[in-house]
Amino acid sequence: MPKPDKAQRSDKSKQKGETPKKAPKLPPQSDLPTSYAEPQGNGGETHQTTSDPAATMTSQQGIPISDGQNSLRAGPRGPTLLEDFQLREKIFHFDHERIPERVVHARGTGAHGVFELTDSLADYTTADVLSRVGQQTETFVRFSTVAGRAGSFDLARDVRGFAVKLYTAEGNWDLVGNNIPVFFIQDAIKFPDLVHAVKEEPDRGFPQAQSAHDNFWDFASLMPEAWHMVMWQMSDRTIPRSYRTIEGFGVHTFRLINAEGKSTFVKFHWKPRQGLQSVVWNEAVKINGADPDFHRRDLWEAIDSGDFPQWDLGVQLFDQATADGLPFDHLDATKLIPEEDVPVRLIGTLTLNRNVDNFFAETEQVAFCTANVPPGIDFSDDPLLHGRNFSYLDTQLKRLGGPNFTHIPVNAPRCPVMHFQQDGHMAMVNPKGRANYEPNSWGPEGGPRENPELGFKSFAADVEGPKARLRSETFADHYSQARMFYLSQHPIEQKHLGDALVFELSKVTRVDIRARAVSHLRNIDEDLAATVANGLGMALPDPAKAAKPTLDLPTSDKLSILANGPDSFKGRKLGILLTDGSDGVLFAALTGAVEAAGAVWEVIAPKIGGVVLDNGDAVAAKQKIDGGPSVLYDAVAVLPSAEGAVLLAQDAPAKDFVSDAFAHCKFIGVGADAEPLFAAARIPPELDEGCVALGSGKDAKAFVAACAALRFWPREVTVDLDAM
Ligand code: HDE
Repeated sequence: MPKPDKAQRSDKSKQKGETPKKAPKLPPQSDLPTSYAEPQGNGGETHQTTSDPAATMTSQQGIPISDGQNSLRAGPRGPTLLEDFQLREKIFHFDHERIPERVVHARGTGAHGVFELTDSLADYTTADVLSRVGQQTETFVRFSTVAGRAGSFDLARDVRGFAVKLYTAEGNWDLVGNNIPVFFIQDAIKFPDLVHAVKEEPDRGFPQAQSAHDNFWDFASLMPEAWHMVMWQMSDRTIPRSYRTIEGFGVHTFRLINAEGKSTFVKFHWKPRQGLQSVVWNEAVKINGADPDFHRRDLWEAIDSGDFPQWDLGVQLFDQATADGLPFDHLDATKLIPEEDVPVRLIGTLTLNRNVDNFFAETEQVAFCTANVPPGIDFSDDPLLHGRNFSYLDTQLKRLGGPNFTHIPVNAPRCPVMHFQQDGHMAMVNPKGRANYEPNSWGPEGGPRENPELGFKSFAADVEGPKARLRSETFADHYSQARMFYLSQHPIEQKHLGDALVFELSKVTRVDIRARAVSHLRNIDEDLAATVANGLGMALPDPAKAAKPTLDLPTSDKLSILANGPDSFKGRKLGILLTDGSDGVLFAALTGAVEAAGAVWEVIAPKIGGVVLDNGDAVAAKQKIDGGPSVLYDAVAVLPSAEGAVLLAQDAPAKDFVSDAFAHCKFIGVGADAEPLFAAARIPPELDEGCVALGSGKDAKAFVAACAALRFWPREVTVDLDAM
């Protein structure tokens, strides 16, 4: 019998009394962008995205799926059939989910934001993004650690990447910076050696995400130029409290070019409005266990809750005469220019105000390149910068699989893009028409042409000199700024720096490498060298041979974290330890005071189900005690009931909660009945000023006000053997 046609079939179903089959509700065909100027969202919106649970799931080819739970078999227990295109497509796609991780800065997190110019640099540059006050420029930022793999932990002692993409009206400007203003090396040709040395050792594949091993210190101790950055790396800068509390630096000297073609040198700074803040090393180690995602969670939660982090963009502007007067070379990336010598002028504000929709599409696929600068910004002759300008484009080809990565929405400029480059893998946005070359004679349909007025022009610097593999004599002072940095630190910061050197070098197995490292410290600061040698239990080695004697440069407050902290508890987190029967009135007063300060709080309790307070109020817990150790909080309040305190005194995580908060010099709010727990945690009965008694609502306010100082540092000498 011939098959009934479509109309007959539907008639038949009607005859049987069946409801006619609805056409499957498929997600709409994606409207691919017709020009780069109108990208579709930020990468999360593909044809697979729908929030409609009634929509029918399809294959990649759009074929509706009837059963996503079972593969196609011959019989219920028989072999799986090769014919099952649905299974093959799904497994094949899964097998290809990973792309190569970044060779450095693999672990990171990103967010969208906006940059608003508040002070015009039109006298110095033609760049539109730096000229029009009030102009808002869409921005994407990715923060990262450097050495660890994508799955490593956030609180590694490591430099943080601070990469900013500004989608300007004249093309993308990528300011690919770090949270440290100088770098380990002066010449790009040493970068692979540096990265090999710091990453896991090649035979054993460890240690992961840390410099505390022989290879790093072997390399560093053979590279005198590294020692300024080594000082920064060993300081608390590399264990920040949050991505929100780090500075960003463009590191290199760039140029601004104005309408007359005049060049001004510039160094870029991002200054966090949240103030600088770091954790302590013992805390960092524990945070990595308690919450390996501490920094990415922190940034996500702050943005999600509307507490948008902000940074001011600062510029140090200077001319050739100023550069010539500096006691070092402004083209040397191992040197900074003290703000006292060339002040930082704040010209705009970056606000991160939107989390990504899809981590892979945006944070993983975002591709930065130092060579991406709009007209009006140009490069200096810093040899490290020149190497970077090559490296970033090259690495994206490998990582993102082809030359069309600018078609990925997060990388696509928001301004018109017009050129005659074509084809390649995954060409998503393709020109129409016949002309794919220029010049051509196709008239108005012949496509874009160059524009000598508006187009990018390199500064016409004079270049001369013999072709040679040379390092300029002006790059030869390796220790003066290392000393300046060390002496600019607060005594507590100097102590942390010394502790970090002792910790790292204690992980180095070769005694000669330890000694060679300490020999550099002798050129930086004799006291530091002696402290570290003592901490390592070794005799003081001879000083390393220095190419130039160490100068005594003026110190700078700007280099200290503690001198640039916040002035309130805003944006910080209080952990409140409660048990059944805790003081309800006090709890309400405390949470009110925290919120009034613009901070957040979390309840930690013996059970995740929460507690019932003495006034009958039920309070949900955010964390069970062993899941919410005090290292996750900026300050803690310990408010058990009398009965609760006795029980907690027998609980190891509860004791750690208190003793860690104390050891990490945190402010601690002490409830009236907490004494048995404090005694069990071996806190000296004479409480110091960082432990604030909480009896009333008034105390709660005073406690939150005290927390603005973030840490009670005088305590450190009582809790750290090394400090005594
Ligand atoms: Fe990078 N760097 N780098 N770097 N770098 C990369 O690019 C490189 C340097 C920085 O979140 C890579 O896309 C060379 C200094 C950040 O996606 C790679 C040299 C500074 C990020 C690369 C340097 C940085 C990178 C790896 C010496 C601070 C992460 C993946 C000549 C100013 C960007 C990628 C992101 C990433 C090369 C030195 C910052 C391989 C050759 C100095 C923040 O291209």
